[in-house]
Amino acid sequence: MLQQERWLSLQRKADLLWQRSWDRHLRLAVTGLTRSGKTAFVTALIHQLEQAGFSARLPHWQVLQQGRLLGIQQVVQTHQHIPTFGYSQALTKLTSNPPQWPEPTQTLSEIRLELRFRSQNLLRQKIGHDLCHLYLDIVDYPGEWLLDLPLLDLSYAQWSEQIREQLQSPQRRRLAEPWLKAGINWSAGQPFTLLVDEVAAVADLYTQYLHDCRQKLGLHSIQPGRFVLPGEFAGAPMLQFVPWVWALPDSTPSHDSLYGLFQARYEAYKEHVVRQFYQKHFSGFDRQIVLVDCLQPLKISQEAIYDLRDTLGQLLQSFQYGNSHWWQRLFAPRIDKLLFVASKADHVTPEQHPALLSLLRELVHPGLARARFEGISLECMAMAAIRASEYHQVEYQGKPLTVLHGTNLAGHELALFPGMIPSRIPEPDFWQNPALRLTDLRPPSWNGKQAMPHIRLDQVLEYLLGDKMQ
Ligand SMILES: Nc1nc2c(ncn2[C@@H]2O[C@H](COP(=O)(O)OP(=O)(O)OP(=O)(O)O)[C@@H](O)[C@H]2O)c(=O)[nH]1
Ligand SMILES: [Mg+2]
Repeated sequence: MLQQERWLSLQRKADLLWQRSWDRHLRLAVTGLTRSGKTAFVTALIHQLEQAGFSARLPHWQVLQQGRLLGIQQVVQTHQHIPTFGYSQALTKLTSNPPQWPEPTQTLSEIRLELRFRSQNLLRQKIGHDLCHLYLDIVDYPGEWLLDLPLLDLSYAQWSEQIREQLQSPQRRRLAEPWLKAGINWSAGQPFTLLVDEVAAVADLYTQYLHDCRQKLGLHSIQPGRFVLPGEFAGAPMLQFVPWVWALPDSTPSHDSLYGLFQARYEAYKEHVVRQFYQKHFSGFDRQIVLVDCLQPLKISQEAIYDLRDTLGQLLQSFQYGNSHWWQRLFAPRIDKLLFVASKADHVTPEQHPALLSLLRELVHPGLARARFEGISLECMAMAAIRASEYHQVEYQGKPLTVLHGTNLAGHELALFPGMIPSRIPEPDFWQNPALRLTDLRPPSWNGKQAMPHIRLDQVLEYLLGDKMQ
C-alpha cells in the first residue's frame, strides 16, 4: 500500500517535471492589497476562459483570435493541502438577484485549469504534434503577506524602532493611544509569567490599531500583516506580541522577561509565518499579477496615496533580483513576468484611463527605480475584470461629455461624470475640494450564460499567457 502511494507520488512528480520541461505548466500568482479586486479578477478570468470560443470578447488574445484554442476545463489541483479557489461561490453571488460581489477572502487559495490549443510551431505541425496542453495554476493570496518580507532582515529591536518612528505621525499616534497606554507601566525586564493575560489584551489592542490604520486612515503599510489576516494562525501565541516602544532595557533582557518573550515570538513569527510562506508558495510562482486600487486613496487623503506608493515599493522588494539579499535570491528565483494593474477602471470614463495608468506608473516607479530586476519583464495596465458601468455621450455646455451609467450598491441608478483622474500624485488641495465622484458600483445584471463585460482583460491574458501558447 505504502509502496503504491510512493509510486503514485513519484509519478505525480515525474508528470510535473515533464510538463515543466515542455513549458506546459504555469503557476500564476494573483495578489494585491485587501479589496483590490483579486477574487473578482480570478473569477472573471476563469469565466472568460470558459466562454472563450463562445460569447467572450477577447480580441487581443491571439491564440483565440487565430482559432487555435480548442478548449478549457478545470482539473484537479496538485496541492491537496491548499484550499480551492471558490469559483462557483463567486459565480453564485454574481448571478444572484440583485447581483452581488464575491465575499472577501482571507487566505491563499488555488485553482488548476487545463487549456488545450494547437501550436503554431511549424516543426510541431509537420510531425503532427501540434496539439498542446497548458496547465495553469492560479493562486490568489493577500498582498499583505508580502509586506512582512522586510521583517526577515530586521531584529526585534530594529523593527520596534521603525514602529516608534511611524508613531511620530499625529494621526497614527492618536489611534495608537489605547495600546500605548495599556503598556505604559511595563518594564522590559519584568517576568512575563505575571502578565500573560495583559499581554494578550495589549496584543489585541495593537491588532485593533492596525485595523484602524487601514480602515480610518486608508493605510496599508501595517506590520505584522498576519495580525489583521491571521488565516490558519489565528490564536497562535506567536501572534501575541507588540513592538517595544516604551523605555528601552538597560541590559540584555532575560528570555523569561517581557522583552525576551516578545523577541522570541517575533522570531517565531518570522520563521513560521514569513519564511514558510516564501518557501512553500512564493518560490514556486512563475508569473505574478499585482492588482492596485488607485482610486481608493484618491477618495481619502494625500497620506493614503503616499502610503500606497510606499507599500507598493515594499511589495516590489519581494521581486527584486540581482545583487540582492541572500533570502531574496533564494526565494524569488524564477518569476519572469510581473504585471501591475490599476483595477476597477470601469469607475471612470474611458478618456480617463491614460491618466489612471500614468498614476499607477507614478505609484510603482520609485519601487522600480530602487530595485534591481534581472530577466524579469514588467508591465503596467488599467483594467476592469468585471465592467459594472456603461458610457454614453451627452452634450454639456455645448461640448460633448462622456457620462458613466451604473447602479450603486443601494440599487439606485446613476448617470454621472466621475471627474478627472490626476495623472500624478496630486497636491493636498485636491482633497480639500474633492472634484471626484467615485461610487462603488453593483455588478452588472447577468444570467451566467453570456460572457461578462470587462475592460482589457484580453490584454492581460495575452501578456500573461500569450508566449506560452505559441
Ligand atoms: N466596478 C468594479 N468593482 C470591482 C471590480 N473588482 C472588484 N470590485 C470591487 O472591489 C471589491 C473587492 O473586490 P474583491 O475581488 O473581493 O477584492 P479582493 O482583493 O479579493 O478582496 P479581499 O479578498 O477582501 O482582500 C468588490 O466587492 C467590488 O466592490 C471591477 O472589476 N469593477
Ligand atoms: Mg478576495
